[in-house]
Amino acid sequence: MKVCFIFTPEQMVNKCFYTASIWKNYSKNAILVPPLGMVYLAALLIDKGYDASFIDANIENLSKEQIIERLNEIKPDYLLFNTITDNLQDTLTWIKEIRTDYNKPVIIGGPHMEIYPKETLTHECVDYGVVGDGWETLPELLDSLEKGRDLTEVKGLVFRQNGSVILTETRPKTVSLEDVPFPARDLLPNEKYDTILSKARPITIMITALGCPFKCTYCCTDTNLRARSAEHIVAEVEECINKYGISEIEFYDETFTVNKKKMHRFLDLVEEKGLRFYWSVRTRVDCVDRELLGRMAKNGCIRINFGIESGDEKVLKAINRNMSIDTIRNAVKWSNEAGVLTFGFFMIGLPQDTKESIERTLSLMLELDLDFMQLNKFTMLPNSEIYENYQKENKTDFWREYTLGNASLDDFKRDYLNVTEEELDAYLERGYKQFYYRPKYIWKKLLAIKSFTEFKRLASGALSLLGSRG
Ligand code: B12
Ligand code: SF4
Repeated sequence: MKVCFIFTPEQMVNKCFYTASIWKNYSKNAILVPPLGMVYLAALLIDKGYDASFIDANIENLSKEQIIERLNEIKPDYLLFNTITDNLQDTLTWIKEIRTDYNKPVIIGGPHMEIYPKETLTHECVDYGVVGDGWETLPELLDSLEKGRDLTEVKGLVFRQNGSVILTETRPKTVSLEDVPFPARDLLPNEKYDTILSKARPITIMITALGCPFKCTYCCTDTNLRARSAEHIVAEVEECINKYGISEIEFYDETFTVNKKKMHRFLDLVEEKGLRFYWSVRTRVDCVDRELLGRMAKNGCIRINFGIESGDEKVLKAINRNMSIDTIRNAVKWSNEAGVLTFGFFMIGLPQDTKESIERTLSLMLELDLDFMQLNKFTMLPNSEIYENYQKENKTDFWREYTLGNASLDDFKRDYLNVTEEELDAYLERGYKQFYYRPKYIWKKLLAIKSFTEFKRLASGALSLLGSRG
């Protein structure tokens, strides 16, 4: 049996998060990274003897015709897609288009399937949905399809039978990333991946844990942390460097430094093995200290992405991010001292936000000596505490209606807020301009440039991040 994973193009950024002008400029080419979940599953299937191929139509900017051409060459029996809530409608459009010329059964998986499995299967273009983890469900599904077995026996599956949608028993999440093969990067055009902030190519991304132990009320990430050991992570780093010639790795876990003891073990191993690669991480300001940051910088860490979110302590507390503004200031200061670039993520338009708290967020953003920032309009995602409370109070479920095809992203409303959408847009545009056009900031960046290539990169990166010039 042949299967082909397809990552569909042009769906990297959700319009709800930005103003139209920022979205227009920001969307393309800012972050071109592989869809790791599917690359992992491809490795697993190959390990189990399946003939699995991969088309990353996003990085290759493939048209529908080009995708069809590839499929006609590969001739897969099943087409496999990934879906994230924001991109569902885009993904469904692609699936329908592809199936008009290459009509094979479709299996879909990804975070969205866990939230609205039955609703997604109301779309006839999807045949099977893997709900939650794919590690056990996908091979079992393929096996059952091959042998004509009863699909109701496969846990974590949604499918249609005799006109009705069947959701089978929930599959417990017991598989760890240590139980499965490393992602099948050999199926990818590794040299093409890039982000506007990468320092050396080829780049890749890596995940060292599933889930996050914190419980921020706006977040939909699984709270059960399934972490890999430092040894296991370093083994994948070595494979990336030695087998794929990777020069830079973006660790995509939400809180890479959550376990400081493990971080020091990871750094010990990087030192012992003399591994030389650039890397960047995402984490919380309360999960770093001066010593750790110093060691990270010494061992190749070039950038740290902090979820700062708000500059108002009351708002931070309300969203269950119990960290003081001083903790934020210290984390950025220590990173700067260590020589690690800092990237801050901020949100405006949280339910607890007022004009005053938004002003505090924008002032903090300018006060901190950050190298880069991203400012989003807060968008409630399903499966988060904030969204569940909103749903209960308002008796509406926007994302369900969106999944059913009864609403589009343009219908998304922030009607819980005492700040209008136009005002939010104005704050957002102002925030980007104030941050990136500061003379002190521009001067600092220009002074740090060491080559023309770096200048070109910075210029295109700045244009991409700024977006809203007009
Ligand atoms: C890496 C990453 C990215 C990468 C790659 C995205 C991708 N499609 O793989 C990039 C930077 C492109 C990205 C972008 C975005 N992301 Co993102 N991203 C992540 C992150 C940090 C890790 C994903 C990952 O690799 N996990 C590890 C693998 C093993 O898990 P997995 O992907 O869930 O896959 C498992 C199952 O879902 C399932 N599965 C997945 N795909 C498939 C496909 C098939 C056929 C089958 C059978 C099964 C299956 O099996 C896998 C193994 O169990 C997650 C957070 C997280 N920790 O999961 C957010 C996350 C997935 N992203 C999210 C969002 C919102 C976005 C953006 C919309 C953000 C934005 N502002 O634009 C865009 C959308 C882009 C897109 N087209 O997908 C949300 C999705 C929420 C939701 N309800 O769907 C998450 C959960 C973060 C969060 N908590 O909010 N993202
Ligand atoms: S926002 Fe970040 S720290 Fe908070 S629960 Fe989600 S992943 Fe964890």
